[in-house]
Amino acid sequence: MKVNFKRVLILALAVLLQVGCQKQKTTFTESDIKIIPQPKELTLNQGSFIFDADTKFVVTSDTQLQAAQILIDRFKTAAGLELELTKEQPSSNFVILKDNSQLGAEAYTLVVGDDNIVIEASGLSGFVYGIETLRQLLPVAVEKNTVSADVSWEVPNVNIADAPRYKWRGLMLDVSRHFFEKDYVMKTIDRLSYLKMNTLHLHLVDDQGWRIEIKKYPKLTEVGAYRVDQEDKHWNARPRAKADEKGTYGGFYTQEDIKEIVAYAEKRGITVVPEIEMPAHVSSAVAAYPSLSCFETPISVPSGGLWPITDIYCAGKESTFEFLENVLVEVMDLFPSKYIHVGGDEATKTNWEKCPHCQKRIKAEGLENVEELQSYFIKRMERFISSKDRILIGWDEILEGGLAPGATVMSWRGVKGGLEASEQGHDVVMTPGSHCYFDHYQGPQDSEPAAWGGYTPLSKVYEFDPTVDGMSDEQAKHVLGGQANLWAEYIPDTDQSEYMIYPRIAALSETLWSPKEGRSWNEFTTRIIPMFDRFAAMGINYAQSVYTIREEAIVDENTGAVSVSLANEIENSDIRYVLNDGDLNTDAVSYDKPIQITETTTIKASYFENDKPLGAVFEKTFKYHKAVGKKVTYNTEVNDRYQGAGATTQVNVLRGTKNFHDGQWQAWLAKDMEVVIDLDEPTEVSKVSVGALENQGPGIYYPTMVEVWTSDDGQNFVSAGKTERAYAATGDATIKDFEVTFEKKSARYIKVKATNLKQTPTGGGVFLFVDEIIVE
Ligand code: TNX
Repeated sequence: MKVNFKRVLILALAVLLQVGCQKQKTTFTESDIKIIPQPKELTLNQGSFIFDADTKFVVTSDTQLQAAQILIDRFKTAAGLELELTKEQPSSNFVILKDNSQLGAEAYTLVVGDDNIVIEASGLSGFVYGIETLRQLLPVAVEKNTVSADVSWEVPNVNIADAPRYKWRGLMLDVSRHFFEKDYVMKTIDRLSYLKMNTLHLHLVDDQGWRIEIKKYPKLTEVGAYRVDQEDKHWNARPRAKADEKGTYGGFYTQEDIKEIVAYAEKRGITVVPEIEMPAHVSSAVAAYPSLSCFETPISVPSGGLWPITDIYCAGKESTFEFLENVLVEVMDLFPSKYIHVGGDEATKTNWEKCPHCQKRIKAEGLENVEELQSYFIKRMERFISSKDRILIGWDEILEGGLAPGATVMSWRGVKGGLEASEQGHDVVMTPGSHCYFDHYQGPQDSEPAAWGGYTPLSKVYEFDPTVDGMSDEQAKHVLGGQANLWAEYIPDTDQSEYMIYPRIAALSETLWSPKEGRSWNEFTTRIIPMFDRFAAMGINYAQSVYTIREEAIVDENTGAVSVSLANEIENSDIRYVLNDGDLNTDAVSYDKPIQITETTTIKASYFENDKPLGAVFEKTFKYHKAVGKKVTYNTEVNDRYQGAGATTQVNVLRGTKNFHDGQWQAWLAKDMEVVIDLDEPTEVSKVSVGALENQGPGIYYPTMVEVWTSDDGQNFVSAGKTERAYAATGDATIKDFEVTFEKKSARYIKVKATNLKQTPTGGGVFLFVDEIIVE
C-alpha cells in the first residue's frame, strides 16, 4: 500500500489544529447556578456554550432587539466584544430570540446548548427576563464596567421554563423627602429589571418637596420643590422656616425627564406608577398655592419631620378638585401606567372640622364626619381617574369611611387593609411595614446607619408572602402582588438609598416571582452571597448586614451567670471572638457554643471569611454590679407595651440597644419611674447609674432628673444625691447612663427615681425608657 505522507501530514495537522482551537469547557454542577429570583423550572444538562467574538444574536423584531441589546451592551463594556445582530440564523454560535404566543406575558423559556441558545417569549418582558437570566448564568465579570481579559464567557447548558408568581412586583422610591436625580432612577430601573421586578412606584409628592413639573401650576416646582436647607440637622430636629424664607435645597423632574424615565423603563418591562399624594402630605403644594388649604395661611415647605400633618387640601372648595384634576391630566399624559396612585394616608383632619367650606360639603353630601369627607374626596378622584380609563390606587387609609368602587388598595399598616379590601372584592398590593419597609434597619441598630426605625433584616423580607394565611381563594385572586417601600426621610443620597435597597430587593423579588414551594432561607443564602459579587461589580453600595453578629443573652436569675449566643443571618457561619483585651485579628477563637460569663466581661466578635473579619465588629461589655439578681419593687407602674424582660430587667446585666423593641427596655409613659432595690444585706455602695434611651421621633426622652436614696430598713430613706439634665431637641437615638456618685456608705435598700419630662414640645405623652440600674 502506498502511503501518501503529504495527506497524512495534513490530516494530522488538521486534527491538532482542531484540538488546539477547541475551547476548554467547564463541567458545571447544580451549585454553579445561582439565579435570583429562582426560576420556576430548571434542569442542568451536560455541556456549555461559550460566547466569543463571532457569537451572533438572531432577532426578527424590535421587541426582541431591545431585549438582546441589554446583553450586547454588557458584552461590549465588560468583554470588549462587539456581538453582531442578524436576522438570519447562522449554522452555530448564536443566541436566537423567538416569538412564542403560547407563553404568558412575562414568561420565557431559555435553552442553552453546546452551540446555540434559544430564548422564547411572547413579548418584551419575557425576552428581557430570558436575557437577564442568561446574564446571571455568565461569569460575574459580565457586570463590570471595565473590560475583563481572559474570562471564558461560558454558560452551562440548561433548560429553563420560567414565569412569575405575582404580577405586581414593585419598589417605591420616595423622591420627595430627598430628591434623586433622573440618572439614579434609570440605574434603579436597570437593577429592578435585572431582578425581574416590574413596577417602579415614584412617590412624587410629599410635604417636603413637590417633584414633578406641572405646566399649569409652575409654582408647584418653583416653590414646592425647594426647602430651606437644614440638611446638617437631624430630620426630626429641623425647625419650620418662615413662610417667606426662600428654599434652596431640592429639585424636580421636568416633563421631559419624566418622558425619558418612562421610555427607559418601558424598554425594560417596567411600569412607572406615579403617586400624587392627597389630601395630606401636601405642605409643598400648599406652600406654593396656599388657597388649596382650608384657611389659606401661607406656610413654608417643611425642611424635615412634620407630625401631625394638618396643612392638607381643603375638601370643601371646588377649586381644590379643579386643581387636582388639572394636575392629574398632565400626569396621565406622561405616565401610561394603568394605575394612578393618589396616596390618601395620614391626614389629620382638624382643619376640616373647623373649615366652613368642608362643613358645608359634609352637610350637602349628607356625610357623617370628616372620615367620610376623606372618603368623598377619594371617591370623587376615583370617578375622575376611571373616566380616563385608569385605576386609582391608594394607601389603606382610603378604606376609612368607605372604599371607592374601582379602587385598588396598597396595604401598608400590616396586611389588615389588604384583607379587608380583598374581602370587599377589590384588588390589593401588599406592602406591610413588617416585611416591605426598606427604611427599617436591616441589622442590629447600634451597628447600622440611622434609619427610620423598625427591624426588617434580609431573612425577614424573605419570609414575605403577599397572600395571607386565612384568605379565601376569592380574596387571594385579588392579591396583585407586593412591593418594597423606601421612604427617604433618612436617605440623603444614592449611596444610602442603595444600602437600604440591596440586597433586600433581591429577597423580595424571589418572594414575588418564584414558586412558594421549595423556597428556603438557607438555600437562598447560597445564592445571595455570590450575588453580592455581582452587586459589587455593578458598583452598588449594598449592605453586608447579614454578616453582622446579633447576640442573644440569657441570664440565670439565681446565679447571675450570663450565657451569650452569637449568630448572624447565615447558618453555620464562621464566627470568631475574643474576650476583654484580646485582638480580633490575631487571637480570635471559633465560636461553637454559648459563652458563659460570671464577671464583667467584654466580648468582641466578627464573621470571618478566608480567615479575615468581614462586616461590622460586634463588641459588648456585660457589666456586673452589686444589684445583679436582686429584688426590685416598682413604686410606679411600668407601661403595658414595654415591660422589658419582666421584674428582673433592671438588674439582669443585659443592656438594651437603640432598638427600643429589643425586650430589654421598660417604659413609663408620662409618669416618673420609682423603684426600690433590696440588696439582701447591708452593702457598701458609692455609685448608682440609670441606663436610659432617648429617641425623640417616637416620643422617647431622657429623664430630666435621677435621684437616689439609701436605707437600712426599707422605710426610712436618706438622700444620696441626684443628677439633672435639661431637655434638648435631638434627632438620633442615643443611650446614656445617668450616674449619681456619693461618699461610700453602707445600705441595704436603694431607692431610685427618674423624672419623666411628661409632655413633648408638641404636646404628646413622653416615654421614659430604662434598661438597667447599676449599683457599684
Ligand atoms: C408612613 S407608609 C408614611 C410615610 C412615612 C413612613 C415612614 C405611608 C403611607 N406613610 O409618609 O415616610 O411612614 O416609614
